[in-house]
Amino acid sequence: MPLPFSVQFLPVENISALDADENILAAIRYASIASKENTKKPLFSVGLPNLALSNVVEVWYSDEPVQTSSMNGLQLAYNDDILFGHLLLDETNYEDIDLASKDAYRLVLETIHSLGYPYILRIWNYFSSINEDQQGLERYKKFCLGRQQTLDQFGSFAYSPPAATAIGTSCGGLQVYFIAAKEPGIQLENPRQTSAFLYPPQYGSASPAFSRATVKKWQDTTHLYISGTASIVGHETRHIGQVLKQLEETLENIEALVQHGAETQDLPIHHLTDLSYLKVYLRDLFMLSITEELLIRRYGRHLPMVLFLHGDVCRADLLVEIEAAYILNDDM
Ligand code: 3EB
Repeated sequence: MPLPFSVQFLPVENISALDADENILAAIRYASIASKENTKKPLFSVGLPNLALSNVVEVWYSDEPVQTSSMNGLQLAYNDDILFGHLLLDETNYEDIDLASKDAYRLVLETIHSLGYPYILRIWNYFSSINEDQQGLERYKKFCLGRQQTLDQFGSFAYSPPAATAIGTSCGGLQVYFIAAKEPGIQLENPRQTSAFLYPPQYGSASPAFSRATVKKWQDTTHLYISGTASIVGHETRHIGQVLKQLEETLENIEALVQHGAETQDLPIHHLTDLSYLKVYLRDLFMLSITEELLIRRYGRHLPMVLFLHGDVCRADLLVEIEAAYILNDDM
């Protein structure tokens, strides 16, 4: 059966060599510094150290040969179903993170509209010092302001925001990458959590524009893209200072979201253990071993593929965040 794309985690030495493979949409390495290859195709490093599998590269495959392009400073690859885009903005060109984020989203939205893939299904946002103040306001909140300003201008995704991740790095650059499609996905919210776009103003005057997950029904398969999920119930952080309790609450949130998707959207999966992979973002290095232990104790051999990445969660009181996806591979 033809798949729109699939994702695999493979040991790869030199990602620039993947440029020649027509069936590769994108490849992502996790490293201490954000960078991109000198290619049209999105081949790049996210500025988050990979704590357990430093050699592993996330490779996005297309059944059909892809086309590549560069436009507005983005690296782009696309097939009939999806467009994969990557932008790495030099923040030193901007006075403030809100201006950088406003510009990044303008470049992204202009590009996807002009190429005919106007619906973002899933987007990732990475930038430095996410919990630090800049001119009197936390950089994460400023990032949200800039993002919202562009969204208001384009009038898009006010009612159907994509699934998203926003994590702090320790290197420079505002890095945004995404998948976009010709037809929208279905927004999924979590019954245990206030929708992020309805958060009260104490978390920032512009509420974060993302959905808890996107369900995408392709011709022959259904995908689920789960946003960065943390120890938040309602809109409040739970278990401040306790990483394992936060981890358990986060896992409950993901279980509830998958269950809700199974009930309301007829997903082919019912549990966290049915997901294709998890990415666990940890604020501090010492959390790696206790997090791994808890996951193995709880799920044993049913634990999906897990990547552990070192990054700052966008609320200063959150220690861990997990994103996930259900994307069936060809050979599964
Ligand atoms: C939360 O649930 C945690 O601003 O794009 C998670 C995923 C979070 C995406 C974003 C923020 C974003 O509110 C924070």
